[in-house]
Amino acid sequence: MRTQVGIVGAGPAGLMLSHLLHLEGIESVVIEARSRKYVEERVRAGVLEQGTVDLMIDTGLGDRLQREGLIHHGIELSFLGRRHRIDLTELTGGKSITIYAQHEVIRDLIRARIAAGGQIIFEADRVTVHDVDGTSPRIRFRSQDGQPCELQCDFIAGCDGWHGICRSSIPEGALACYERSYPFAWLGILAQAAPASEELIYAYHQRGFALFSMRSPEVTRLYLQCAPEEDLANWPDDRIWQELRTRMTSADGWAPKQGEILQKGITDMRGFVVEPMQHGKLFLAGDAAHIVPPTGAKGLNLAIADVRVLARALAIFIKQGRRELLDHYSETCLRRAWKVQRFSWWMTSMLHCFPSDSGFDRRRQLAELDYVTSSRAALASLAENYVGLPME
Ligand code: RFL
Ligand code: PHB
Repeated sequence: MRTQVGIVGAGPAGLMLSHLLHLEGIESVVIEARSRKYVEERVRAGVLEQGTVDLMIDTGLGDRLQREGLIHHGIELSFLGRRHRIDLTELTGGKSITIYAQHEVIRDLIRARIAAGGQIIFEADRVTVHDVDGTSPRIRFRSQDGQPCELQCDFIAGCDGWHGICRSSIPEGALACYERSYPFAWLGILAQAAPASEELIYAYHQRGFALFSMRSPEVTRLYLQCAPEEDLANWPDDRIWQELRTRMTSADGWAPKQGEILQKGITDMRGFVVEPMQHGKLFLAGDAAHIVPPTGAKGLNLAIADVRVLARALAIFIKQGRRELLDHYSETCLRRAWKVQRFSWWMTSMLHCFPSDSGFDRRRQLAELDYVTSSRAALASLAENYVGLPME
């Protein structure tokens, strides 16, 4: 088998890259370890930045998004029992965010790729990449029926997420890794309950952070700060609801509505960046190159921003022979990745309880929350980052 761009991973980065390359007339094949059903049902992100929404609409993926996505013009920060609204649209000159689950983005992308004759190989086993700094890069894998396969490519895109194999196939010494782990995790649930608020609520509480979000007019998404490596068995439904009510109920009596819990999961909190994001003909994109804690709702959006840069750089090289954009791929993406890392770190630090916190730290956090909800300059900075910094 041969293709122009071999893509490892059918997450948002890999699928969107394949879609954008197709629109440029460039062939690609996506190799994915999991089944189509698994990737189409995996519960993850829910907030799309304005730039991600615009890209989906401009590239023909906007149908369902425009019908079913929930456009939000603000978010709320809650502390000391009071909720403070941040008017994102007013503060950013008209921008908004859209609530649309990551697995819906995945479904739209898979459908579009298949309708256009694109090739996605699901359930590939023992995936390895070879000769990325030589003349004939290759991806080897076992197909669903156990057959050994080889895909020869001009370029390889490592879009295989945090646990993928592409990053670790780059020789040690060629990469520098920067990492911060946070001393807590998030317990997330999906509940069959109409959202009790029209907008997301980020809550600071002395017992820990809580987040109210949603997926649809019938489904609420909620998160609680918990201990790292927490065992879900310690969190029966009653305890989850009680803790959510304690951390989120505001002085005016607002609390999330309760409903059947449809799904529960624990998410680690980590910041990670690898530099550079390219080695020879292998280009890393999305979570394969960087992870942010989910507090800023940025991971998926950053993955999409990477592949937008990569698709354009590959197209200009392949069609015009100009390599400046490709040579600067890593530099271009890292500028955004570090700004997003900074914002995610800042939101996380402001809103969570750290085991090492003293009374001083808690008062400083409350002062920060007070400042950020009362200073127009601080509000504008939060809003500008939250809806998404301009694309390069
Ligand atoms: P993905 O989505 O992990 O996709 C990688 C794909 O590669 C496959 N794979 C392999 N395939 C072949 N061979 C191998 N050896 C392979 N190893 C792995 C995997 O099966 C998978 O299909 O990475 P990508 O495309 O870079 O996308 C990144 C996003 O998924 C991630 O950043 C977001 O989900 C993060 N995130 C959020 N991002 C947002 O922008 N907004 C949010 O509101 C938001 N909330 C969240 C989040 C992530 C969360 N979790 C569970 C980590 C909330 C949570 C709880
Ligand atoms: C979500 O709805 O899953 C969500 C929303 C906001 C975040 C993280 C996750 O910051």
